[in-house]
Amino acid sequence: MSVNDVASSIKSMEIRGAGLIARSAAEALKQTAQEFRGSDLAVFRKELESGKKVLVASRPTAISLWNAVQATLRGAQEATSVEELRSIVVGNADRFVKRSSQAVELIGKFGAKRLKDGMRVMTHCNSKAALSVIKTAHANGMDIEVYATESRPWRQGLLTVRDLSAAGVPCTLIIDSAVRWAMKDIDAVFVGADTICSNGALINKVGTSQVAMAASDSRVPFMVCAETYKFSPRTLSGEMVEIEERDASEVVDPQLLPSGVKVRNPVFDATPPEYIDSLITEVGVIPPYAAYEVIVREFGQTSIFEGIED
Ligand code: RI2
Repeated sequence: MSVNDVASSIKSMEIRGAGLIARSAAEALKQTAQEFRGSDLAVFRKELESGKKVLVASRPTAISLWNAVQATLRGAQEATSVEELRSIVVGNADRFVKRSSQAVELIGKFGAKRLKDGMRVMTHCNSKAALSVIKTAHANGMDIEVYATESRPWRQGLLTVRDLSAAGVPCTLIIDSAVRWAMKDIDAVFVGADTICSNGALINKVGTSQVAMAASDSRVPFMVCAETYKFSPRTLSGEMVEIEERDASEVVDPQLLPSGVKVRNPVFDATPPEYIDSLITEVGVIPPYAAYEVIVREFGQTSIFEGIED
């Protein structure tokens, strides 16, 4: 798919989930590189840079998108020919996509060790990384049951129960406001991540912080499944994460509302690190307070200056 098609599919949420968004962005830049027919290196660079801008503008919250385009264009400035630049971008994109898929698999393996036979797990929204944990535990022969939240307004919980049911995992769907009611019967919560901040806070689907608070209240471990490209070097330079707000019509048909009534539709919220037991990453299971170290290790100190002018 072209950059414009990927960007519009990300905007409309046909492509969704922070990991898939990242992989699709890398693939789109790869396609731009493969399809470039000119011989002018500066023109080629400009096309890739404008593709990067279009992709990054498609959704504002998940840092995975930013990290994916940065990783795909890494080293592009040093290329001395069109052919060299093409091969750098194609190689980077392939490595990113491969590493991303392997990360989801590793998170599944690490996270499954936190589950025991007979456990009932809650998850929120639809996270490939969180489902990888549950499906790995199930495939290892553990008897795991899942309570999935509906996740209004897009109802990604339906995707979750479809995916888990197809894998043979028994599921129960609950509405978002039933989380606290259900928590008394839950042994562990596993959610995904759109962004992990340098202080260990989690930005994830709206409602995640309420699930975390309910879990904390009931002493239920709250685990976050996050590939390292979901950690934000931009938060290390003091940037705040922009919480996307989408159109009110996703929540309610405006014709049903009395005139003058406003609707807000925030898509994500922030869960403070004190509510998080562990971050399950492909480089290990770590406390949220280790987020700073992961960012420095994965992206380097200099990365905090990248993109500041954007
Ligand atoms: P994976 C999703 O956002 C959810 O918030 C989910 O927890 C997160 O991305 C991570 O998903 P959205 O795109 O990368 O549905 O683990 O708004 O699949």
